[in-house]
Amino acid sequence: MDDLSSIKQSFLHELSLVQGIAGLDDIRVKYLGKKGVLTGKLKTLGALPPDERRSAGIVLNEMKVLMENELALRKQALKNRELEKKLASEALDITIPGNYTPPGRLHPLTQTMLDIIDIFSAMGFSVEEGPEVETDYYNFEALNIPREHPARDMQDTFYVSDDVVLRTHTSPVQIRAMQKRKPPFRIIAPGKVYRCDADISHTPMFHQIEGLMVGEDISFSHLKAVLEAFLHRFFSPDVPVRFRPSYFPFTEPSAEVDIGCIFCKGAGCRTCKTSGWIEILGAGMVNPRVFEMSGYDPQVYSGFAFGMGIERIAMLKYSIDDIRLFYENDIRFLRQF
Ligand code: 2NL
Repeated sequence: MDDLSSIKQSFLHELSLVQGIAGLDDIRVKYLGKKGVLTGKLKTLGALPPDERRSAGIVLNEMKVLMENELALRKQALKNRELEKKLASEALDITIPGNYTPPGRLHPLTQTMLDIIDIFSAMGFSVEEGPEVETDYYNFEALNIPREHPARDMQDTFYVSDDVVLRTHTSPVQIRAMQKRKPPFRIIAPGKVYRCDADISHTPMFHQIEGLMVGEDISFSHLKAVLEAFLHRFFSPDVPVRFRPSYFPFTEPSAEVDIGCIFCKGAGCRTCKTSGWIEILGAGMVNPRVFEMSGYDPQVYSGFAFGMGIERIAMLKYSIDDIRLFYENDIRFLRQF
């Protein structure tokens, strides 16, 4: 029993050095396992005389209990330490401010387009869409645009082949709609259009909205009422509106529609070129020849149509002086709207 104290010393020493729960098991096996140090001592008890056996048994059993308790204590301590480490490494500081992600926004042209669509929708117009690559028939022929018209020239129109073009207006969408629908109807056709042109006020691709209302007795009064209501909603209820006679091959009679200059209130400025008026859209009563080509009897049906460029209207509304700003995607420009 002399070496019992040194066994206890080395047991406690090893226990103090162990750093993980796995190491504890090695110590348990070394001292308390089948071939363990203490187990070996307990096996020698049988060889002792009965009076010594009893007291030695008590001492060895106390030692066994002590070792078991120490192992359990150390195990709990190591477990706590591991848990603490895990908690510290996984700590979330929920008081740190989040990373700011600025909200996206609509492009000013998209906003303008949606504002215009909203106003016509409220007046019962529905939105029609169609192909951007069109046949010569739908883009020109069906609109009564003559063969020798300069708009049909290669200088002005992007030709995909002899009789296929990039649409130069959204009118072909409305021709297709006339073929699909039965009057009465009112539609608008917003979308991208293409013309062979590029300078401070022209880009090869731009946006348009056209409108068409067809019924049995649609008159120029309807045209005036609808367009005046639109302009008053879009710009301001008190903006002056005037209709000037004009000419388009697809309407007869035709008109150009101006509003009083929103910058100088009619006094004359750079934007309105001193006239006090700004041209906003073109319109007219659908030419009977256009109706005939799409199979509508012009003796039965009448209608009005109009068209406007979105870029021009967005430039007026947001005071933008260069059309190219819309397409540069400079974030400093886009964030202003
Ligand atoms: C303008 C003028 C206009 C039309 C477009 C049209 C469409 C059909 C039949 C008749 Cl299907 N007309 N569209 C009519 C008058 C004017 O646009 O200045 N656009 C930017």
